[in-house]
Amino acid sequence: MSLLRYAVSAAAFLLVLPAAALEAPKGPVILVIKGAISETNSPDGAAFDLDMLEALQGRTATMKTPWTEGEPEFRGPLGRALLDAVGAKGETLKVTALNDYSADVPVSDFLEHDVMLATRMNGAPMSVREKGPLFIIYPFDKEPGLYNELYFSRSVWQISSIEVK
Ligand SMILES: Nc1nc2c(c(=O)[nH]1)N[C@H]1C(S)=C(S)[C@@H](COP(=O)(O)O)O[C@H]1N2
Ligand SMILES: [Mo]
Repeated sequence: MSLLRYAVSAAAFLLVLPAAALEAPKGPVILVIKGAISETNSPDGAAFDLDMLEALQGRTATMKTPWTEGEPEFRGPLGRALLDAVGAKGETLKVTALNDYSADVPVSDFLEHDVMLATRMNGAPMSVREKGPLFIIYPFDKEPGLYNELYFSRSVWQISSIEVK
């Protein structure tokens, strides 16, 4: 590598570094987190593709939900791991879906319960028709006390963005 090219890439590296503690997504972006976060990788905030989400600490669990047949297996990153990855500093998550439904989810839910953002049902990514690509799944399997309308209303499917407030 020539000295000039070296200098240019070193300068580019320094320019990019402060905003790029999170790697850039390589595949289609399925989630953008914005608002009170310290880690970003795009002008919109923190953008995630499927691989980035699935690289976070996750959970796999089989359970009944009001929206699915039988007891499917859900898998996805823990909400808590996602908050860590973006350096979230806030109390409320405004979770918005592709259909413009949105719900305010207390950050404390993600800290106190093993809430996941499911990326897969029965091993396969979920299509939009199947309430994908991302679906908030509370741990109904191990905390049956959460199986009620309050937590159902926070079980946003077809999630597209989350604002930390
Ligand atoms: N994307 C999306 N998620 C959503 C909703 C919605 O309209 N869109 N409704 C919420 C509410 S208020 C509840 S009670 C449950 C409703 O599920 P149901 O429509 O199957 O009864 O899903 C929640 N998640
Ligand atoms: Mo609801």
